[in-house]
Amino acid sequence: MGNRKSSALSKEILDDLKLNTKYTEEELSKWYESFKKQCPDGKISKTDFEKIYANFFPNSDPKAYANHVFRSFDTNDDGTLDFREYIIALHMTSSGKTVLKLEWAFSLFDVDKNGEVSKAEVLEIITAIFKMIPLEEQKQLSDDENTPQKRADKLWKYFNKKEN
Ligand SMILES: [Ca+2]
Ligand SMILES: [Ca+2]
Repeated sequence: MGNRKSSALSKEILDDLKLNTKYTEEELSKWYESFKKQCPDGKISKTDFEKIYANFFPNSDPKAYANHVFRSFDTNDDGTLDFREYIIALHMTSSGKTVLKLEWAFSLFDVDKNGEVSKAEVLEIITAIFKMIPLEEQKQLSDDENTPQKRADKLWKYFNKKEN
């Protein structure tokens, strides 16, 4: 029992996650168990994360994008995702709440974390996303968004209209 206790989810993190996500204590405990199984040291490295992503997108090159997603959730900048960061990631990316998705999109685009999104940053992320779209599908995109540059221009115009 002594061993089990030290590997259990701490009450502090549990309370924090219950407060900040839609998940119940039961769900969180279940996730923690499977998280511990996959990552016994309690941390997901960037390489692990890229592997997980590669499994989801077997016919593409998700490395650059995985890198950006990882960065946007590694909130304490220590180069790994701990359980808390992982659950917040899950919560934000799967949330139906637009405000959370926007917050996440923003942290994804703000590559240098200076609180502003520049056009160069938008282009960088779009280029990473394009690497994940199979060529065949890229050909089917409409004329005004079939290259990273065009897509970024379009998104940039949209951002500028919506918000300053
Ligand atoms: Ca971290
Ligand atoms: Ca920035």
